[in-house]
Amino acid sequence: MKIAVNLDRLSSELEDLASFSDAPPSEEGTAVTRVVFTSTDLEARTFLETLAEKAGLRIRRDAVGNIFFRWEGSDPSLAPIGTGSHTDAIPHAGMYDGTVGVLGGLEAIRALKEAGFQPKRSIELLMFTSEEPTRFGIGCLGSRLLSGTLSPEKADALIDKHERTLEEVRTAAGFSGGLDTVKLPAGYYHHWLELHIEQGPLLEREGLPIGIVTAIAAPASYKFYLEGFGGHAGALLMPERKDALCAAAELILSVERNTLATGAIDTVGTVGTAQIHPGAVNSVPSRVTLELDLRDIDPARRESVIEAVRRDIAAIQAKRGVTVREELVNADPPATSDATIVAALEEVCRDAKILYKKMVSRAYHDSLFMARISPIAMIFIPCRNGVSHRPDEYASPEAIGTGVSVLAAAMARLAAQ
Ligand code: HGY
Ligand code: MN
Ligand code: MN
Ligand code: MN
Repeated sequence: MKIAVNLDRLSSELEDLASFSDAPPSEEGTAVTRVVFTSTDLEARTFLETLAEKAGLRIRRDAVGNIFFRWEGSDPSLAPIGTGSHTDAIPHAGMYDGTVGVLGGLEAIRALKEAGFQPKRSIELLMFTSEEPTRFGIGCLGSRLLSGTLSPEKADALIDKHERTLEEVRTAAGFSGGLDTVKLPAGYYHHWLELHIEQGPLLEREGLPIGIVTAIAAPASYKFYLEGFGGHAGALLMPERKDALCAAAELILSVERNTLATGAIDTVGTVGTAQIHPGAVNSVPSRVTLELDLRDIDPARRESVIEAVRRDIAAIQAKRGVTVREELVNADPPATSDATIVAALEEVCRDAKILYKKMVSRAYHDSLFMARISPIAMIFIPCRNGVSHRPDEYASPEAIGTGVSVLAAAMARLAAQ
């Protein structure tokens, strides 16, 4: 079967999708900000549904806004093959993170249809709600609920920076119904694949067009609330102060020091946000909130880092007279790809003489949670300089086309079984 990916169609759809954005223009490239349940997110969803309807797919939306696009197979009673990713984007991000897996998945389905392929198993494209942690502070909200990894009650109580709950926001966006209806049964998908840009430099550096992901690193995130004693920057003398921002600075350096101390390249720690109260140049900070993102392919090693940071926090509290409260947001295990899907991807690459390498994903993806309810694997394509979550994020049409053709061929094999 000759699968012809329509690169012009796909490239122009990626451009169109990128236009649904709240980001100001950037000289660095096509900046995209598309936060879950904002009007730009809702417009992007409508755009996607219009394309899927044109492709003859059946559409279902669940109570948290995950959208399912189904191509019925000749035996609808069989568990389907699933593919998909996300279209939400963190502030000032790029236009390829997630979208390549959603529009690329749609293009793979269209290419198979246009090649006259008829799947035995249905093939279902999934657009996940809120893969990014931007609005509600936790990543993969949609896939956590699909996999039963996050309780509906806890999810609905999540609040955004305007103190609005997920329940209020999703209902206002038109997604009502109980979140307890979202969870999918184990084995819902016979096999699950996600196409995604690598978000790292390895494939480009080695001149390889395809990465077959064998494992996804284990992400954890924490919030730290530091409370000191602040006041007038002129009148409050140094010995009287309990400067929460100085304490936070020591905590941040403790994260860096303890992450590096494992000596493992797979251990990464980032304090990505700091909210300072009252945040005035002439006022000694009395409160600071930090968010920590800590990952490793080895969860025990990741735990050893947070334990070491906790020891440093105890010393910072004693030395500075501040209090530090820790809140665990998530601490997830890694996921391992399924050998059958990996083998199918290797066969597809070998048959098409496409060079590939097996590799670990350091970014997390919705597939990390889909692995709880179905066998998974991911396909990576190179992105320029390995850059992501920035306006200069870029994947060439050729790279995207190769990823889509591998996805299409693998799904055809798996859907025929
Ligand atoms: O942060 C991540 O790994 C994902 O891109 N949200
Ligand atoms: Mn991302
Ligand atoms: Mn992503
Ligand atoms: Mn991701």
